Amino acid sequence: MYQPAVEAMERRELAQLQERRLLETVRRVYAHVPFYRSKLQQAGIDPESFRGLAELTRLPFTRKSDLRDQYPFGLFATPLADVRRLHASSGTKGKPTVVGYTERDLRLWSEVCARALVTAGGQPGDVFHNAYGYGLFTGGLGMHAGAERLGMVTVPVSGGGRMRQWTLIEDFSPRVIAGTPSFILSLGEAMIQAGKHPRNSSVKVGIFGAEPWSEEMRQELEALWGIHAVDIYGLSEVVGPGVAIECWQAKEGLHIAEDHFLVEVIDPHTEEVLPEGEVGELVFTTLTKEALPVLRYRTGDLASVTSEPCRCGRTHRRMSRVKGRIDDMLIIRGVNVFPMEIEPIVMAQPELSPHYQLVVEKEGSMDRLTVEVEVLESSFNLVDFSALTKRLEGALKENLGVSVRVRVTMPGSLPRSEGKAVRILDRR
Ligand code: DLL
Repeated sequence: MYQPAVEAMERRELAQLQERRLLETVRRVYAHVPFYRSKLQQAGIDPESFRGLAELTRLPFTRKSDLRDQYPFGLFATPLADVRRLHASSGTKGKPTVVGYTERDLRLWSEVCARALVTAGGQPGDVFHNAYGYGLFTGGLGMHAGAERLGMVTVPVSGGGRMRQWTLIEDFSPRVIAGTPSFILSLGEAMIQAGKHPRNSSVKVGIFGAEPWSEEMRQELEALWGIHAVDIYGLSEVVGPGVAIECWQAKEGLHIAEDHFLVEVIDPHTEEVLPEGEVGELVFTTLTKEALPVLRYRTGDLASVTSEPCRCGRTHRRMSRVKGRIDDMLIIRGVNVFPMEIEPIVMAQPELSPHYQLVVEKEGSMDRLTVEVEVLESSFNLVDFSALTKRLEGALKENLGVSVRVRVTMPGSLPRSEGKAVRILDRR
């Protein structure tokens, strides 16, 4: 462990730490963020008498729209001059959301990322190939700072440019690689096309996240690269990467850095807190951030949380893989479908590649979904396309409870990811 004293802290002691930090955070936002002061006043909360964890659910929620409405710096709790770094989301749906970090925030962020790298199986001295995008996206610079802090030999390669990536992998022999699962998949494919198998590379550990991916995709990536692949989760509004990560020992759920981030799982409709183990919307309250503390931030991500002990010895609770985002849910003929449910069904067909995309169109007043998926190069000449299409349509109908169309396409015909994969083409 990178910080055994916190990572394996006794739960009662951890709760006391969280309590202290929560009270501090509430006082801080009340004093410095007019948005929170008025929300807290509306909820009848006086920071001086607020009792902490026992009253957590009295605190107001924060939504992505609040960050947008307060664009760019309205939710900052420090003067702008104390902010050392800004990051922002791509802003594909309207204004971007902007997040800020003080010097202390940058330290806490590098701490949780260093911790994440060790949890994944990284060690000081390892060469670390960082293929998360550098720039306003938090993935590249976040993991970079964590790796340097841990003492890794950090290669800031960023996303894209597959040929340059595999040349650097051959030349620098990284033991650890990080990137989005879709990009690392396509990088492995590009290596094979160039006559170099990723399994023969030096890479032993893969740290994949920033987009949803399935257990089937993990198996695919582990076999392709001959690695341990672990899931890393995070979001800019909370800090970036490093909020939670799987340990290489168990690879069964992601340990949340609970000394910095308080987690709840709520029913997104009733907003009630759900019992442990039930899937709902993840909600985070930051406990140590200075520039942009958030109270009960609604992530839109669906997952469950467990406090079952883990074989790695860490006591921090684990979240499940993200099952989907609330706003990615499709309603196909009245049936709710999450894009992530489709990946394992596609990947169960041995003749199909893991390269797929979902096309949503209007058909009268209904939505129609088509799954486009590439046949494997090796099956291309052998397979009966219409039988394969029917087989996948049947499997999708059986698993999703609704008919969707399938279009099996030629190898290499679908776009490859450079960072976060665009899985849904919305033609409505
Ligand atoms: O994606 C931070 C990050 C960078 C995480 C590198 C992991 C590795 P945002 O761009 O703000 O931040 O996007 C956050 O991405 O709310 C989820 O919907 C999704 N996401 C992140 N990690 C995972 C994951 C970064 N492991 C949004 N599984 C989140 C599924 C994920 N979805």
